[in-house]
Amino acid sequence: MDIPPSPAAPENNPDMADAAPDPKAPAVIRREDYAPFAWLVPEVQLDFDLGLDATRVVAKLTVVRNAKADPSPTIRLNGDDIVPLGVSVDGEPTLDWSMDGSDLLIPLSAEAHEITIATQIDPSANTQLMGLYASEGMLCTQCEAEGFRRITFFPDRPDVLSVYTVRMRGDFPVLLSNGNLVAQGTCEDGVPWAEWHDPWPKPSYLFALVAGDLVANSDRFTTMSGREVALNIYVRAGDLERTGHAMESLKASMRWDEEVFGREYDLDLFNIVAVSDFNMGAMENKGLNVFNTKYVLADSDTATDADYDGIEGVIAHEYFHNWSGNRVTCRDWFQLSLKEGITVLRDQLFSQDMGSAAVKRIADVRVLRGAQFPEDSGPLAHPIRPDSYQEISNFYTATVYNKGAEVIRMMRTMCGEERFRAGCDLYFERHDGEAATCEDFVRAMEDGAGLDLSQFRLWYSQAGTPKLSLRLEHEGDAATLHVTQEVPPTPGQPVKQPMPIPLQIALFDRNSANHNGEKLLTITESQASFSFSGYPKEPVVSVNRGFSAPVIIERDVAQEELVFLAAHDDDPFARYEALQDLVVGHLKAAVNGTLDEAAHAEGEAAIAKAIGAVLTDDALDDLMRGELLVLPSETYLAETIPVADPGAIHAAREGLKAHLGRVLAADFHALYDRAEKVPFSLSAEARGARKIKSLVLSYAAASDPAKAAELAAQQYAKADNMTDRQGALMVLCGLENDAREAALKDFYARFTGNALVIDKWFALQASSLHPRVLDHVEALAKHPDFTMKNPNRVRSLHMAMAYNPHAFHDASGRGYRMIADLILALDPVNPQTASRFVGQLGRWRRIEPVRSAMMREQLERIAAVASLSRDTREQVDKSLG
Ligand code: B3K
Ligand code: ZN
Repeated sequence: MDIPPSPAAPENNPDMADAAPDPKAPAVIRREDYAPFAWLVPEVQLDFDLGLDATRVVAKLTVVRNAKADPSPTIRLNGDDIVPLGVSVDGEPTLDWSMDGSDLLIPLSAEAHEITIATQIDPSANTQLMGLYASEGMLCTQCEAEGFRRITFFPDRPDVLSVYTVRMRGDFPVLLSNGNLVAQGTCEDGVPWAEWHDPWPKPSYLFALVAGDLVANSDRFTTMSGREVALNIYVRAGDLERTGHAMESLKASMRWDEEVFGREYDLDLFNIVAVSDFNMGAMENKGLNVFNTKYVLADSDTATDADYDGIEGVIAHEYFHNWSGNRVTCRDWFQLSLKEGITVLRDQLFSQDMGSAAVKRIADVRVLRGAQFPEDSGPLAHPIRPDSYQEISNFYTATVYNKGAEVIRMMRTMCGEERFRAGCDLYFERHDGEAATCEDFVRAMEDGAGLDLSQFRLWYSQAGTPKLSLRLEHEGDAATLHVTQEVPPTPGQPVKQPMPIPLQIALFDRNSANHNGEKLLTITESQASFSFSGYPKEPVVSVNRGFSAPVIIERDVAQEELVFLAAHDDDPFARYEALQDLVVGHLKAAVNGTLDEAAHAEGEAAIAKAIGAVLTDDALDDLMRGELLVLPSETYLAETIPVADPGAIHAAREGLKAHLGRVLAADFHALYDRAEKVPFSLSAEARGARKIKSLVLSYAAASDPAKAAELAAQQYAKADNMTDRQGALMVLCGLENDAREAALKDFYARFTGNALVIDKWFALQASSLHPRVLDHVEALAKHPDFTMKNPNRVRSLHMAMAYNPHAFHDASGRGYRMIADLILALDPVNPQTASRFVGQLGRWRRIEPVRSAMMREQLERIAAVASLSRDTREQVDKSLG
C-alpha cells in the first residue's frame, strides 16, 4: 500500500483524531471507498463545432437512476478547466445548478432525464495534452484516465458505460470518432461534417475524436467468422510510405488474437491515427486508436530494429485492449492492472511468437529489472492493485503494467497454456460488457483454469519484490534445496506475508551437462525444503528458469557453476541469467572493495572465459548472442546493493568492459568482420548481425577508443540503415574526436525535418558516455529544435539524461539540479510528463550519502513550490516522506 503524506484515517492514527483537515492537502482517493454511481448514462450525444483555438461542445446525456446505487437528489458531473455555458434539463434551459470545485451539480427529481450542457474549449492552449488538444494543425483527444472531463461535464469514471453518437463539423478533410461512420457531408457554408456511432457501450476514457488533414494507408482484414474489417492508418501526407510495418503488425495481431485467445474484432472499421504530440505510446480508444508517431512510422533509413519491435508490440498491445480493456473494462482505476497486466502479457506472448521467444523474454525481464524493481524498492512502491492515490496518472507504472503481466504469467505457468486459455475464456464470457475488478479475473482463473488462488491474491495486495535465498545440501544421493523467502517492507506495508512463488528449476549432471526434466516448485511459506533423490554427485541447479517468478534470488553459488550454466543451460533465459549473475557477483565485490588483486583477476578471467564461449559458440544465433553479451545495467547493479555508489559502479562496469574488449579483441573483431558481410534485410540473421556490430563497437570503445572511433566512423559512413547508423553514432557520441562532430553534423543535416530521427539525435547525445555530456545536454536544451511542448523531445533529451547514470549521477550534483530545473519548468506545461522525472531523484535513500544529500536537496527545492501540479506534488511528497 502506498500511503500518501496527507491524513491517514484518524482511527488508524490517534495523533490525527482531532486535527482539522488541511485544505491544501490533495484529496486521497481510496479503493475501499468505491461506490457505484447514482445514475446510469445509457446514451450520449456529442456535437462538436471544431476549431483549433475554439471548439464548442454540446453534450446530451440520457440519465436514468441506478437501482444498484444509493439514490441521490443531484447528479455530479466531473469537469476540469471548463465552465458550463448553458445547461438544460429535459429540453428546458435551467440555472438550477451549482459548482463544487470543478464539478457540476444538477438537482434531478425523476427517474430519468435528458441533460444538455454546452462548453467551449481552446485546444491550442491545451499543453497538458489531456482532453481535446491541437497538434501541428490537427485536433485529437486523449481521455484516459480523466481527460474527458476537460471536454465536457460527465461522470468521468470507468464504470459508467454509454453508447456514443458523435457529430462534428470543422474545416478539416478528415473527421473521425469511435465506431462506424454513419454519414458525412458538407454544410451550406462549405464546412465538412461527419456523424459517427459506436454501438458498443464504453466508458468516457475510451472516447476519441480526430480532425485533420490526413491520409490513410488502407487495407482489409477478414475475421475468423468471415466479417470484413476496413483498416486505416492515418498519418500526414509525407509519412504514408512509413506505415507498412504498422499495418502488417496490425493484421498479425488480429490473426494472433483469434488463434491464441479466440478473440475476434467486433466493428467493421479499425482506425489508427498517428500524432506527434502525445504523452505516452498509444491509446486504445474503441475503433480509433491514437498513437504516438514513434509507434507507427518506420522505414529502414529512419527506424532501428528496436523501433520496428516497439511498433509491433505497441500496435498489438492497443489492438488486444479491444477485448482486455474495452469489451471488459475496469470498475475503477485501482483495477488498472486488470486491463494493463493482461494486455502486456498478451503483447509479450505475441512478440515471442513473432520473433525469438528467448530474446523477447530476456528483453522483458531486463525492462522489469531496470524499471520495476527500482520502483518496488523505493518510496513510490505500490502493489499492482494500489489502495490509494492522489493523481491516477502517477499509477501508469512499471508495477501496474509489467509486474501486473508477470503476476498473470505466473498463473499461466502454474496451470499451463490450455487451462490458462480456459480461464481467460471464462473471464471474457462472464464479464463481457462489464466494468470488472482484479478479483473478477482471479475468480475466473480459479473457476476456469482450476487454480486455487487464495494465497496468490497477495500478489495483488502486497508491494515489494520478494527475495528468495537458496541453499543446496547434498548427502548420499539426495539433493535438498532449502529456500527462504522474504518480502521487504514498503511504504505503508511494514510487515508482509509469504507469497506463493512458482519456481521452475532443473538439476544438471555435471559430467553429461544434462538434466532429467524441469520441476515446478511452489514456495508458499517463509521457509521450505525440497528433496530430490538419484543424485550421487552434487547437481548444478538452474533456478527461476524462464524467469518463472518476478523475484530476486540470492544464493551462494560457485563461479564455476555459473560458468557451467552459462555454457550448458538449455533454458535460454537461465543461460543468460548465469552470465548476468557471474558479472553481477564480480562487479558487486569489485565495488564493495572485497576483492584482492588475485580474486579480481580470477573473476575477470571467469567472465572472459564465459563471454569468450558466447563469442565463438556456433550453435547460438546472433540475436541471442547479442543478449548474452549485454552486461547488467548500472541501474540493475545499483539495485543489488543496499546503498550504491553510482560512480564506483560506473567505473567497475566500464573497467570490466575494457578488460573484456582487450582480452577478447580478436574474437570480437572476427565476429564484427563476419557480421559486416551480412547484407541489410529484416531477417533474424541480418538483425542479429547488426546487433553484434553495435555491441562490438561498444566494447571496443571501452578498450581501444581510437580503434572504436575508426570503426564507428566507417560504419556510420557506410550505413544503409538506421540501426547501423545509430549504433555507430552512439559510440562516437561517447568519444572525444573529430569524427564525433562530423557524424553528428551529418546526421542532423540528413534528417532535418524528421522529428522522430531528430529525437534520436538529441537522445544519443544525452545518453552518451562523453565526459562533458551535461554540457551537451545544457546546450541542446537551448537548441532551436528543442521544445518543452513536445513530450517526445523532452524524453529524448532530459529523460535520456536522467536514465544515463554517468550523467545523472555526476559527482557535482549538476545532473540532479538540471532534472529538478526541468521538472519545475515543465510542470506548468505538462504535469503528467513532469511528474515522470521525480522517481529518479526519489532514489536518494539508496545512493551514497554525498550524492544522496544533493538529490534530496533538489526534491526539497521542488517541494517548496506551492503551485505544483497534483501529479508532481504527490510524487515529490512521497519521495521525501
Ligand atoms: N491505456 C493507455 C495509457 C493511458 C495513460 C494515461 N495517462 C495506453 C495503454 O496502456 O495501452
Ligand atoms: Zn495498455
